[in-house]
Amino acid sequence: MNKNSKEGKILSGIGGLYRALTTEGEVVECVARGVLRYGKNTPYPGDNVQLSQSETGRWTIEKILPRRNNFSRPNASNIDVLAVTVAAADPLPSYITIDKLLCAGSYYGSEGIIVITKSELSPEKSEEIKGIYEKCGYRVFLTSSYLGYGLDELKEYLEKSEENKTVFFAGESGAGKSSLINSLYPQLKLKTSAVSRKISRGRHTTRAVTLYPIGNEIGAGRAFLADTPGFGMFDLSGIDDLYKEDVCGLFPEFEKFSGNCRYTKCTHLREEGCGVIAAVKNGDIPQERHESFVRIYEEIKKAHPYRVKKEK
Ligand SMILES: Nc1nc2c(ncn2[C@@H]2O[C@H](COP(=O)(O)OP(=O)(O)OP(=O)(O)O)[C@@H](O)[C@H]2O)c(=O)[nH]1
Ligand SMILES: [Mg+2]
Ligand SMILES: [Zn+2]
Repeated sequence: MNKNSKEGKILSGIGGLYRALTTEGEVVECVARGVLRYGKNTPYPGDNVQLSQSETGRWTIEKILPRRNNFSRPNASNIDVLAVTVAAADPLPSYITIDKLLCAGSYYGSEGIIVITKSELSPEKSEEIKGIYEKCGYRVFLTSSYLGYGLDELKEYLEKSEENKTVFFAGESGAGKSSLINSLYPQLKLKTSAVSRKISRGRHTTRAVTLYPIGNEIGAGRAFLADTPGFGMFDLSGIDDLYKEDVCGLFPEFEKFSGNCRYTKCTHLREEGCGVIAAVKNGDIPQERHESFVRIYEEIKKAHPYRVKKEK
């Protein structure tokens, strides 16, 4: 590698102008070279890239290094942990939203965790959410930015990582993602605002995915937190190669029971002799999770009515 060539990680990109953190710890502004300006080839936050500097000092993204995964809408790459952020109240928590996000994360090969925010607004709802997801094997963090509650535990989890892991905070607009990141790292001073009534028209406080490097050390042991714009509703049928037959595999707690199904091709929707449904009835699988499963399955089926997954 010559002197004017460096590796870096894209922190943000707006209107074709990117910010990248070089492996030496410097933040540089850069643009993508011509072939990287269109379609799926454009750099996303989280991309590891090869940068070069011209004689006049301008930085260019020459190459996107292989991606571990790539989330779309909002776009981001190389997501290791998907932190599904859900407020105990205001906005009202929605299990289908949580479960769709967890499914998307699992589909892309990220670890899913649950971060409950604003817990002081409804301790009961917080415990309900915690109970459901812990039962399914997810790590759950119960927090309140207002009370400073649960922050140490989350911070320890975020900073304990041995690799450069990227943690993507996703959730509805107003869930308190930016507030939470601010409470964890006050020096970041992210913009936050009261839950907007105009959300349906796309008014979000956070406008673009931005990665923030955390931890003092440059290099090993550092993690990146991604603050992201919230969304209204989220549609898994937009993932082109997600088949309805795959959905069950995105619900990790089903696996232990699907072996008990009478039919090998059981869809776990309503068949008699279904081990998953029996586990729901026994209280071993939360009812809410099965309801989400059915909804997601039906949504994908409706979007792709004639598509059948081929047996391998
Ligand atoms: N009661 C309570 N309110 C909170 C808490 N944390 C954040 N809020 C409020 O929730 C509102 C939304 O917070 P943001 O951090 O902007 O939410 P966001 O998820 O980043 O929203 P988008 O950027 O639009 O996706 C603000 O009015 C915050 O003051 C909390 O712990 N308790
Ligand atoms: Mg925000
Ligand atoms: Zn079944």
